[in-house]
Amino acid sequence: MSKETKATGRVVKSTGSWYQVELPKTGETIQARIRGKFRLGGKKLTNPVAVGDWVEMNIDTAENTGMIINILERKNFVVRQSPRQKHHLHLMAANIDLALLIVTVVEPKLKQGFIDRFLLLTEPRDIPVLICFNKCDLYSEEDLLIAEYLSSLYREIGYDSLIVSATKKIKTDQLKLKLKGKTTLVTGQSGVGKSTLLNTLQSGLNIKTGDLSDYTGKGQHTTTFAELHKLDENTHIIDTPGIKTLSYNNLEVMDVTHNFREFFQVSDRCRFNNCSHRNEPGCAVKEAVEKGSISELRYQNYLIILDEIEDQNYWERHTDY
Ligand SMILES: Nc1nc2c(ncn2[C@@H]2O[C@H](COP(=O)(O)OP(=O)(O)OP(=O)(O)O)[C@@H](O)[C@H]2O)c(=O)[nH]1
Ligand SMILES: [Mg+2]
Ligand SMILES: [Zn+2]
Repeated sequence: MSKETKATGRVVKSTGSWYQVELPKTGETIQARIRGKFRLGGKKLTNPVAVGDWVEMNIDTAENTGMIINILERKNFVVRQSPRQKHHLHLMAANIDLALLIVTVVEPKLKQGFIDRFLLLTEPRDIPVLICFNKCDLYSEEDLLIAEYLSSLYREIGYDSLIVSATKKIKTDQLKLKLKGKTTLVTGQSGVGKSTLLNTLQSGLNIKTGDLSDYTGKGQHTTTFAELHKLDENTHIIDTPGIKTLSYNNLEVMDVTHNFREFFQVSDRCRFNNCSHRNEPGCAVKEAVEKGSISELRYQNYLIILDEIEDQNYWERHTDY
């Protein structure tokens, strides 16, 4: 007969149906599962439990496996449309202090709007974001100007930013300092150097990284599951698989309007209080764009996202699945 005990631990890796849960006292990891279907805001979740979650389990002491019976209340979480099932949501991580968005101007080229699209995932929950331009050792003079331009643009609206090189260890000490004492979600397009950067920050992590040639082809992912790594007693980082595209199945127009933070700051001066900042008269956001105090680039990306959401929501309401 097998015996059961109860324990609480933190999810450090999720591989589909199994979760690796670390027990805080011993550091031992238990393989655990969860039963049932889970939803968030009316949408099905592909993964009910996220890396970073604290969970209660019943542990079968003979098998040394766990059954998750409760997910403790989350401080916050980052959720996106599932990359595989467009009507589902996917939890990227839970209980984080910082989101580290890694981008690069070259190899792979930065997709227009990618940074703004990502910020819509963190902004509703007030999660601080550090935007890191990696691979600066490869930048031409013009690439560097682009990185510097974008870096100061985001800094002006309140997002921290750094230009670094993981392989040449440029500004990586500064980056390490910014992560100290925090749990950080590390994310970005595939091949930008997330895992390489983490290996640079901590020798001995030995996270698998990709060959550059992998990314010129079909862009396969080297990191396939989110995993929490410990840098020191109080510092943790969650490495995640690369993002190919970011679409939204859980946003309304007003969610976008409210979460472009510098737009929101001036929007109380718009004539209409539900102004979408497109064609409405007396719009303070459009005025700020014309004056140059709001970035034209951010505004163009905003318009693209709004159109896309309106289109998608229209078809969802007018199609039977
Ligand atoms: N020149 C240069 N190459 C880098 C730098 N950082 C990473 N790379 C290279 O970029 C490639 C991809 O690095 P990874 O760390 O596997 O990228 P990733 O973001 O973890 O990719 P996924 O796990 O697929 O999401 C590897 O060949 C790295 O050596 C850098 O600062 N400079
Ligand atoms: Mg990786
Ligand atoms: Zn307006």
